[in-house]
Parts: sequence; structure tokens; C-alpha cells
Amino acid sequence: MRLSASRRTLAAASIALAGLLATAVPAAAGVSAAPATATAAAPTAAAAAPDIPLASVKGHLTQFQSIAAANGGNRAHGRTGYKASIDYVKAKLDAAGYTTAVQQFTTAGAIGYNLVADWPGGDEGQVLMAGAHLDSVASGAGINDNGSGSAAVLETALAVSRAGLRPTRHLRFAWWGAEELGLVGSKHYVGNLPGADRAKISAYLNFDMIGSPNAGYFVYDDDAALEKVFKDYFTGIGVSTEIETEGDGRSDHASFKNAGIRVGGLFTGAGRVKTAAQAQKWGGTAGQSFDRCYHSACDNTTNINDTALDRNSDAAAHAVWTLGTAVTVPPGEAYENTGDVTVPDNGPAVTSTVEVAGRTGNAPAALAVGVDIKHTWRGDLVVDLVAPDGTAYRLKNSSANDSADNVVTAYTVNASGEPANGAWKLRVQDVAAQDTGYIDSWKLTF
Ligand code: DTR
Ligand code: CA
Ligand code: ZN
Ligand code: ZN
Repeated sequence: MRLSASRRTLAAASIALAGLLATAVPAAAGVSAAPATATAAAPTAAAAAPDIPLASVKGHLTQFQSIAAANGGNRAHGRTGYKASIDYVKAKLDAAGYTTAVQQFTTAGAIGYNLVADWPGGDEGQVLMAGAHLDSVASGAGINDNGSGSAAVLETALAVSRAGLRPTRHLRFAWWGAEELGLVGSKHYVGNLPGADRAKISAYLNFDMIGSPNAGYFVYDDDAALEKVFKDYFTGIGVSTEIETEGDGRSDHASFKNAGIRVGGLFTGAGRVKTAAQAQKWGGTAGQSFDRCYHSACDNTTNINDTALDRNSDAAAHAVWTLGTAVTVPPGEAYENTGDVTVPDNGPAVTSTVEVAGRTGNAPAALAVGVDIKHTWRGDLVVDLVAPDGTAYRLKNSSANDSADNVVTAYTVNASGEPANGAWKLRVQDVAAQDTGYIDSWKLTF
């Protein structure tokens, strides 16, 4: 927080007073701080996920509707409307700088197509995938099922390009063919992926029906850490969620899960009926199915709940940004994330994630947390270590008097009550206007 001249005088006085009173930034229980040393560098930092514009997502749905109208009323496998859908999505991604590939396969006597788009950069040994099936059933345009997921994944990929995101993990997006015939496209992709390449996929996120008119907010519960990324997002916007219970195997994530790959995803419901309790918390109509046009001709652009589509599109982007800038470090002593994360000035907290895996037991009573934040007037900053179960350990409080730059400090936290494995986060918030910065890197040493 940069001060005007008059406020600097006051600040100087209060610093002197603070010195006399020997007050300091109170260290939270179990946390001690080594003295900070300051260095500065120009950041090219990754921000938090941007808002995904609903209008852009709906623009893609309008295109899908037009494609269906021009191709016999559907976008089904083996029909011209499906290949036209592939061509539309591919053109957008090629123009946005993606490396795209169309994978062919044959089923039900017709050629099917998967579209795979890689965002250049990131660790090729840690691939984060997000996908959606692009095909509809033959009876209609398939706007909610699954234009909604396809459009949200497309717009998230385009947002990555607009942001010039430099993720720590390599990002790969995919649109599957012939899901409606039994997950055929995604099964073909996973089945033809060499074992070594499958092992590089950190997670696959699936989005199939995320704009249902009588929407529910369901999160896949196949993987606790991935489920938490989505649940935390919805908690942050005040929306409660339920775990998706319409049964495993019902969409393309099953192709990945069956190959031992971690999966997560979102769903707003299909033919099942919304209960009174669900209507109470989510709105909509009890006793009516989540999507009355499921697999029907009326699954067109009027068959979308804008609020649900918007929320789920933003949640998808949040997950891609969060998981895309996280790292999974093989078992060892030090676990570090060097991805830059912009800290919004006087704004919401941001996090940088390190996934610890392969350890046994709890974290140590003297867990070393090395922090490197480049930020002028570091007194603006509040810094916490957040354990995988959400427990927060305060590392640094804000201070109106600490005008020095950068937080380059080694903290020690008594984390002996926390299981070692899981997604640990460094959470940083700038709580005062002016002065900006970014998380440069941070490290856990067990
Ligand atoms: N199989 C999907 C719809 C569907 C039904 N249950 C779930 C659960 C999770 C995701 C999707 C679905 C389809 O008809 O495309
Ligand atoms: Ca949005
Ligand atoms: Zn379907
Ligand atoms: Zn579907």
C-alpha cells in the first residue's frame, strides 16, 4: 500500500511507536519465521482463472444449433453434422495457437472423429486434460447434451490462449466422438495411448451436460482432491453441490478411470427428477427431471439454464487454472512449485498448489515452508499454508507499517496433525490498495 507524503509521516511515527512497544507481526502458533531478505524481479505471472463470458459460451451453442439445422437436424456420430461440429471447434483452436489433431476411428459402420488440442508449454510429463463429447443423439441438436460441455471446454481453452497462460502442467483439451454409442471415441483415444503416455496424464476433467434447464449442481466424486477443487469453487460462489450419483460409466471420464487415470467433472442432471430438497437449495422445479429434453428433439438452444451454464463454465476454468499451475513432485524431501501466480491488488486470495504423493504418515512437527513472493510494500500481504484437508496455518499477517519489498522467508510449521499426502496450498491475499506482486515460488521440505 503506497502512502501519500502525509501518511508516510504518520507511518514513520507508528513504526517508531511499534518499535518502542516491541510489537511485531505475531507468528501463528507453531510457526516461526526466519529473517526476510529482499530481491525484486519483473514478473510475467499467471493470474487466477478469468471469468468465462456466458455470451461466448452461448455463441458456440448457437453455432452448434445452426450446424444441426444445416445437417438434417442433428450432430450425431456418422452424420455430416458431427464432422461439421469438429471442423468448427478445430478452426477456433487453430486460430488461437493450439496444436490440434483429429483422430479417426470406425464404429457402427461409420467414421468417427476425436479432436485433441494441445496448448504449447508446460511439463509434458504432467498432462492435465479437460474434455467433453461433441456428438449428439440422432433425435436432435444436442445443445445441453453435450453442446454445453463442448462449448465450456472450448471457451476455457480460448481463455487460456487469451491469457497467454504459462502453466506448470501441459494442458490438453479434447472433444470426443460417439459417446452416445458407448463412450466409443474416448475409449479409442485411451486404448491407443501408449502406456507411458497414459502415465503422464495427471487428471482428466469431464464436462457432459452442464446447462440443464432444471439444473442440479453435481460434482464427480471419483477423486477426492479433484472433487475438492470443484467443491471449493462452488462454495466460493455460495452454491452447494452434491456428488454425482447417476452412476459411474455414464460418460467419457469412465474411459480414463478404467485406465487408472484420476478423473473429476461436473454435471447438472439428465432424466432423473429433482427432489423438493434439491429445489429448495437450487431453485427450479421439484418433481420434474433436470433435463426434460434429454435425448429429445427439444434439446435445442432454448433447453439451457444460463446461470448453470455460466457457473459450470467458470468452475471448469477455475479447475484448469488451479490444476494446470499445480505440480506433483515425486516422493522426496522437497516439493516445489515455481509457477508464477499474480496476487490481485487489494483483492481475493490466490493459491499455488503442490501435490505431495507417495509419502507415509503425517507431516512433521517442523515442516519447512520456503516462500518467495515478489511484491512491493509487503505489509499488504497475508500469507497462509493450507493443508490438504483445508486447515490453514497463518505464516504472515498484514502490517500497515511494513513497507519493505518481497517476502522471501523460510517458515516452520507444526503440521504433525496433517496427513503428508495431498494438495498443499500457499494462499496469499493482498489486503490493501496499491502495490502489486506475484507468488514467484514456494517449497515444502519434509
Ligand atoms: N451419459 C450421458 C448423460 C449422463 C447420464 N448420467 C451421467 C452422469 C455423469 C455424466 C453424464 C451423464 C449422455 O447421455 O451423454
Ligand atoms: Ca462467467
Ligand atoms: Zn446423451
Ligand atoms: Zn452427454
